[in-house]
Amino acid sequence: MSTQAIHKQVPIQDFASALRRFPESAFRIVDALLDFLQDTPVSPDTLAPYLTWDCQHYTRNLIDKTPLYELIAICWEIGQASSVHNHRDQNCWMAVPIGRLLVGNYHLVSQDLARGTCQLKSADTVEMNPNRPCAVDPADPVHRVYNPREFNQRAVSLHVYSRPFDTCIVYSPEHGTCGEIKLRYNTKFGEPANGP
Ligand code: CSS
Ligand code: FE2
Repeated sequence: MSTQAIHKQVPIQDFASALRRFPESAFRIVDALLDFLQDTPVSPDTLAPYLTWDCQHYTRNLIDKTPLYELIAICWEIGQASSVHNHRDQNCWMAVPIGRLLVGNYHLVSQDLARGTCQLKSADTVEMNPNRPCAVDPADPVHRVYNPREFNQRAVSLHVYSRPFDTCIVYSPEHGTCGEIKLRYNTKFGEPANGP
């Protein structure tokens, strides 16, 4: 589908229902779901039940989950950033219905998880915004997402992870170190999350 086309915004519930209709095979094809995200922008108002804000850390808000994928809204205050991290070999698509975000990609030259050491080379940086979703490159999946202070606005991203994962490896390019962290939800289905 042309990236020039103007697409009508849909409520998040319609987006989630449409996602449920995709066959398992679609989640193995990066371009199939990227086209869907490009063609199906989500109306910001309908995200209200899933938006929570924390001045210390971006928040992770679960919208839908199946054995095949999870759909999460992430809320980024001005200046907030993720660590440099991977997605446990799972595919990832991201759309940004509110604000703008940058994705900084890295090439993992080497990793020794048992020793907690790694070597990374920084690669390209791409902007995501309401007209420009993106997918993580399965061949080079290490990245960080951030909301630079100069953008001067909050941002909300929608993440489709297939399959769901609840840990990831975080990297420090400066120190050449890495380690596993646990990922938690701040809210699940619009309610405060207790536990994992
Ligand atoms: N993968 C991070 C967000 S940046 S893509 C997370 O799920 O917390
Ligand atoms: Fe990520």
